[in-house]
Amino acid sequence: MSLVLLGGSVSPFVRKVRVVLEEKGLPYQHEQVNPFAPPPGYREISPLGKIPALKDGDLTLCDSSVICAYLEKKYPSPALYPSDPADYARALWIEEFMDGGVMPAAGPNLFLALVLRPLLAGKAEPDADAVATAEQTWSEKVAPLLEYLEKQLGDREWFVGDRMTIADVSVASILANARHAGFAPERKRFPKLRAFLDRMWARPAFKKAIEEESPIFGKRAARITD
Ligand SMILES: N[C@@H](CCC(=O)N[C@@H](CS)C(=O)NCC(=O)O)C(=O)O
Repeated sequence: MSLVLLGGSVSPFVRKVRVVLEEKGLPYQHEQVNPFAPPPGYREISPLGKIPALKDGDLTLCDSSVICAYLEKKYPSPALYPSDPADYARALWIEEFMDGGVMPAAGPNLFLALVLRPLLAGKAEPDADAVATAEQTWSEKVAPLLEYLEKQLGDREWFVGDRMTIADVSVASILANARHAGFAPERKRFPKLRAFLDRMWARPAFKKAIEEESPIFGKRAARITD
């Protein structure tokens, strides 16, 4: 098998690549790499030390956006990037909005603080302070970004055009980590975005990834009530 994905499954960026591989029906081998304790020589593949990375035969690549764009060029069907130039740019923007905007706003105080750090420290529950900070982050920093997504989605099924693109995969991948931390866009306030996420997370590629991650990382998801 020539495609080897490197990176821990619970990373939203690794999940993004996994979903693209699955949606394209590409077989791949998956090696779990912890970016904080990487195997020797990992920086030769990923100079910034981050996950994911991908090997395709002798070729090595890093960065989820680069990897997904490469997969699209090499395996164009089914297409996950629009062919119309304006739609193409819009899909890349939504991907960047998630990777460079929502992820930095949500990651450290939600998934990292409420799931990963307690897990590594062997604690069953995060501290009350961490929960309060996460709630404040969600309402003050993340919700305004979700408002933007709600408007961008509008009444459409997909963020761009009339079929699934990298924009949809990015939104659902990054917000799956918020879900693991016990947060999802509230149904009353973000009805379109939440219905979209329900549809995306029910797709076989997402369902498989989330079900694999949930026993260890997703226990707080049960706190999502609306
Ligand atoms: N822009 C990169 C971001 C990758 C990234 O930040 N990965 C995190 C894990 S979710 C990581 O490897 N962090 C380790 C570090 O920053 O040293 C991508 O899309 O792949």
